[in-house]
Amino acid sequence: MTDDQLYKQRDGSEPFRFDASVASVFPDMLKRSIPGYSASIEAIGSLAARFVEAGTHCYDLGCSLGAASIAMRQGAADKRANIIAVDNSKAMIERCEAIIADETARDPESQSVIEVVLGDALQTEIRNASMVVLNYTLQFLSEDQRDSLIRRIYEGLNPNGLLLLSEKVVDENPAMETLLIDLHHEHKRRNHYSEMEISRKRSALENVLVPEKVSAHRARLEAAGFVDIAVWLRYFNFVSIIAIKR
Ligand code: GEK
Repeated sequence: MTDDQLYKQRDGSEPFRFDASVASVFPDMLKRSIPGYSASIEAIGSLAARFVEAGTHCYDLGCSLGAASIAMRQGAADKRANIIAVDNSKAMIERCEAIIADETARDPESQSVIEVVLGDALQTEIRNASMVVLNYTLQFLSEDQRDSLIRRIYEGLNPNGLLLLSEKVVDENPAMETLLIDLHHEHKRRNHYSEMEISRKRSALENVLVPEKVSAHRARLEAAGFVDIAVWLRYFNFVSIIAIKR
């Protein structure tokens, strides 16, 4: 795994983009930056084993290098599911295709297949779905786009289908928000990011990654039609929510 040293060189004045340099260090970046990331990937496998139905579609929207798709396929290996991994970054998708090809060669018995697509999640047709994953993707869309994507996911899910939504959030209480951000930065320092790298990355993500409150996510999911909604993971200001269509 290549170490993420991007903000040792970049000064953070350019908005963050999912380009070739980011794609080349991405596994290390996520592991060191998102508390709970590996727990979310593990749970995606367990949830796939429970919720993916034979002959249905699963979607991994904003798949990056395909970690969630691989976990879904492992969980749903005997379900003959069609997993559609979508990302609009060419650099991510090129690497993702190579990673998935390697994984597929290592797991020839799996009856579920992964199709890797370079495309916009907002333009992806969602149908006959038993599971949809938005693992830290919705936060990069505008508010209107978030509303319409969640509505379309609800419509494309089959009854008892599952949406897993992981996001960086803002706490309802400003004092707690300050503390949680501080704890997150401490976590990054423990993972060997310097104060300068943390602050540069923060500037680059301003207006690119726009976090919302958990209550806003719940309200959007409810407005789309979801009734059964739960936060199953929270680690500082990173949460993962599951919602089931009835
Ligand atoms: C994981 N889910 O490892 N359409 C498609 N992809 C998009 C769009 C869009 N409109 N906007 C952003 N992306 C992954 C991690 S990373 C999270 C997801 C992060 C893509 C973008 O190119 C990037 O690959 C991904 O969403 C977000 O489980 O970097 O914090």
